Amino acid sequence: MDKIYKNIVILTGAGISAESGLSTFRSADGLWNNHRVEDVATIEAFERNPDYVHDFYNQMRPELFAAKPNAAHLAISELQQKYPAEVNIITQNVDTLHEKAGNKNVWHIHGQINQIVCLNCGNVFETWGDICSEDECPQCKIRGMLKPNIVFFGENLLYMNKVDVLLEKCDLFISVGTSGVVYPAAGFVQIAKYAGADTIELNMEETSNNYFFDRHIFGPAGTTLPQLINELLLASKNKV
Ligand code: BJW
Repeated sequence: MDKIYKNIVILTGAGISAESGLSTFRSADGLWNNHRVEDVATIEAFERNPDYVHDFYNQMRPELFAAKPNAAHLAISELQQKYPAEVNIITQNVDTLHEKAGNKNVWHIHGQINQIVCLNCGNVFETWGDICSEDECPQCKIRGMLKPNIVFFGENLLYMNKVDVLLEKCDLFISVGTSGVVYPAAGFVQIAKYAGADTIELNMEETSNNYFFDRHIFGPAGTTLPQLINELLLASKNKV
């Protein structure tokens, strides 16, 4: 890899956090194990039974609070510090492992487990504690309108204006640990490819939309991403 890139976008999914001990969504023992996705991850479910949904995310919060970043997250920090490009991370993950690893320019398009949004006034605030349907918004003081700031099926994604700009200008698009089945994120590679970017996929296995990737690297992200980043850093040193 000889090219020097100027705008790198890294799209991450649950697979990048697997080696930190967090379950992915669609594996056999996935995150929704024992729960129907329709009951915990749709806006209709939340409207129907908010406390059931709050309980699900209340139980998830301590595990994500305790989780530690792995070699893949840490390698991204190295890339951001040492490579002469703007590096943005578009993450579908609601964990905060990118931030814990010191990664910058992180865009949580599916929200964050440690944020709550008030559906009345739009206030977003942080907590690692439990929330229930009777809780009051600290800003507008209305009760019963708090929702985990997590994007459920049927809701619009966050930061999409920023994401559109990043995808249009990126010259290298790297996808790490996502099955590529959830839209619109699954379509980002196509946008980046049509905008002229080189595209690389890192995953344990073949994914459904691999048609738009120039290169596939199979294996655990904690090994493959540091290797790829070393390749990029070496190429940039050789050009200096
Ligand atoms: C490793 C590894 C290791 C393991 N190393 N790899 C266009 C076409 C069809 C449908 C739609 C469409 N546009 C919109 C839709 C509807 C819907 C959708 O996509 N449905 C599909 C399922 C068919 N999308 C939406 O509703 C989105 N909103 C939207 O589009 O708004 C506009 C709109 C509104 C209304 C109507 C129409 C349009 C919102 C999507 C929100 C997704 N939210 C969730 C979280 C739910 C809450 C929660 O419980 O946390 O986000 S769903 C879930 O999936 C979560 C994830 O971020 C997301 C993606 O999963 P991810 O990260 O890819 O995980 P996995 O488990 O699937 O894959 C892990 C991968 O890692 C695997 O490939 C492993 O091999 C790999 N791996 N270990 C490297 N060590």
